Amino acid sequence: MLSKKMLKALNKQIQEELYSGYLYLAMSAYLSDQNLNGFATWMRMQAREEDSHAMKIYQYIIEHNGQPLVPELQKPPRDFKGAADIFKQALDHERHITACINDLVDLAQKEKDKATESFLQWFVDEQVEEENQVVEVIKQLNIVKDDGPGLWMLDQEMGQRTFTPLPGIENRMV
Ligand code: OFO
Repeated sequence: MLSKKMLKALNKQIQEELYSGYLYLAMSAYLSDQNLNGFATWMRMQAREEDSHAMKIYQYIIEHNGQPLVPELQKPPRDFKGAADIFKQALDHERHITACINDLVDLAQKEKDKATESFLQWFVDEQVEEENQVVEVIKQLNIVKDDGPGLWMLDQEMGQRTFTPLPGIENRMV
């Protein structure tokens, strides 16, 4: 059984994860418009991952007899200043999400909710991976800078990313 505080905080995290997906989809739309189709695919796959993070929490709440809330989402930005700007913003955003997850763990510990603390460990580990993968892209973008052929090759590589559904988690986006 989730405490009221824990339920509210988990529902807030559903909103954070859905907004992450929304933000990355907006970034993908911009990248497509810039003909950076590989980067756009990468961001779209990231958006799908965020959606499954939200659904993972949604399902956890149901399994613990709570009611997940489907939140209102703020409108994401539509204008960016190129791929380097986008990945810098994505890293800032992931750092914000890591802080949110850490706050949730602190709350679970305060509430002595061992089940939720254990459930959140998956997100703690995921955040390390998510921040690292964005840092890697930023490093590669720093190497190619304004080199057209280099950017083209990196775009091809980024387009190879695929989405692997999380076991047992529904995904709303196709
Ligand atoms: Fe990219 O973060 Fe979800 O959890």
